[in-house]
Amino acid sequence: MTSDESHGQSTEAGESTATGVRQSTQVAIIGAGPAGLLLGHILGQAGIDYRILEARDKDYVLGRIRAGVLEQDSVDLLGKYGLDADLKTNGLTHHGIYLQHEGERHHIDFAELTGRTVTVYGQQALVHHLVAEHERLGSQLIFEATDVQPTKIESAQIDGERASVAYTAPNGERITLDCDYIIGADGYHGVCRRTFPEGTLEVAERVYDFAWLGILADVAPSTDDLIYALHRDGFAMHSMRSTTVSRLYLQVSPDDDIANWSDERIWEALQTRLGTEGWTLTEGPITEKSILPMRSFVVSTLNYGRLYLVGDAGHIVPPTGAKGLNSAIADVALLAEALQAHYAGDDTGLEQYSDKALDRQWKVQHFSQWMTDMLHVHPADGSAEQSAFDFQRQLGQIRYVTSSHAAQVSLAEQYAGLPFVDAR
Ligand code: RFL
Ligand code: PHB
Repeated sequence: MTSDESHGQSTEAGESTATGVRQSTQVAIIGAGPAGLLLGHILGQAGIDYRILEARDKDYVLGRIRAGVLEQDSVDLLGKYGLDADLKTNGLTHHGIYLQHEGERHHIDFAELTGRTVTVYGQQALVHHLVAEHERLGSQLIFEATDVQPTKIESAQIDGERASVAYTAPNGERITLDCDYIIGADGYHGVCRRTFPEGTLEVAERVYDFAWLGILADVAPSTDDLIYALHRDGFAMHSMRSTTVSRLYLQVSPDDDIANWSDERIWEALQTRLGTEGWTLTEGPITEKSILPMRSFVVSTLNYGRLYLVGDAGHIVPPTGAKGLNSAIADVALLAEALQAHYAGDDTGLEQYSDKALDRQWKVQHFSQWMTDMLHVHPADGSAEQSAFDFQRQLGQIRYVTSSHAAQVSLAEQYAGLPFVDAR
C-alpha cells in the first residue's frame, strides 16, 4: 500500500450491544502526539489497520509548542515514509551547536566531527503535517475520545483472545474496540502505563530542582547554530523555529510563576546570560511564554501482554539534550517494524521490543542528564560551598569538552543521535 491510499480503516459500523457499540481494528493507538500519529502512518503504509484515539480536541493538539530539534535518523525516517514534504521546505539543517561559559563561546561542529547534522524543525510543525496527512488519507484519527480504557491486555497469554479499548466517542457513544495490540502513545500523563498489573512495572525517576522558562519571539534568530550557555545566574539557550521566529529558554526555579516574568525582565536575563563581546541578541515581541518543569523518568518494561508503550508514556528526559521527541520516534521505528514482522509471521521483534528500546533509552538518559548537569546552576540545597564547588567543576567540564577532540566527538555522536535500533 502506498502513502497515497486511504488507511486506518477499522470497521466503523460495528455491532450494537447493551453496553454500546463493538468495533474492531488490528492496532489501537492511544494518543495523537508525534509518536501515535507517526506510528499510524507507518502501519497504514504497511496495510495494517489502526485507529488513533486522542483525548484532547484538534486545536489543542495542534497548539502545543514543545520540541525543536530532530536527529538525522528521525529526519531520514520521516523521509523514508514520505512524511517530510514540509520538513524539507521549512526545516533548518544545523551543523553543530555553541557551548558557552563565562561569555566564551565555542562551536562544536557535528558535521566535521561525525559527518552528521541535526534539523531544527518544531514539533508543532511536525504534528500539523502528520495530522494533515491523516486527514488527507481519511485515517481513523478520533479527537475528543474520552474515558479511554485499555482492557484484556493480558489476553496475549490466552490463545485466540484479543485485547480491547473502551472509549466514549465525541457523539457520546461508548465504543468497545477489539484489537490485536494496544499502543500506549499517550505521553507522561496517559492512562496506558497505569493499566499494567501491579508489580509488573517499576519506575526509575529523578526530579530536578530547576525548570525552564521558554519563549517564542517574532524576531530573526541572532545566531546561526543553537547556543547552550552556563552563566552564574543560570542556564540560557537560544534556539529558533524559522528565519523569523526565535525560541529561547532560561533556567528558573520550578516554583516560580510566569507572572513574575515581564517581557522586559526576560530579555534582560537573556542579554545577561547569553551575552558575549561583539555579539548582539536582537529582541522582539514575545508571542508565548511558559514555565516547564523537568524530570528524568524510565519504566522497567515497555510491554505487558498486548500492550506496548512508546515515547513519553515510557520515558521522559530533561530537554537539554533535545532527546524526547527523537526517543519517541526511535521507539516508533522499532515497534512499527516489529508489528509488521508479526503480521508476516515473526514475533521476535515484539518479544525484544522493550529490551532493545530501553537499552537505547538508558544511553539517551545518560546523555540528557550529563548535558543538564553540565549547563545548569545547581541551587544551594546543601550549602553555598557545595554550589560554588559545583559551578567551578562544571566550568572545568565545559573547558574540557571545548578543548578535547575526543570529548567533542562523543558529544556530537550523541547529540546528532545514536543509531536507531533494528527490530530484527
Ligand atoms: P505527547 O506529545 O505527550 O503525546 C501524547 C498524546 O496522548 C494524549 N493522551 C491521551 N489520549 C487518549 N486518552 C488518554 N487517556 C490520554 N492521555 C494523554 C495527549 O493529549 C497527547 O496528545 O507524547 P509523545 O507522542 O510520546 O511525544 C513525546 C514528545 O512530545 C516529547 O518527548 C518532546 O516534546 C520532548 N522535548 C524535546 N524532544 C526532542 O526530541 N527535542 C527537543 O528539542 C525537545 N524539546 C521537549 C523540548 C519538551 C519540552 N517540554 C514541554 C517538556 C522542549 C520542551 C520545552
Ligand atoms: C527547542 O528549539 O525547543 C529546543 C532545542 C534544543 C533543546 C531543547 C529545545 O535542547
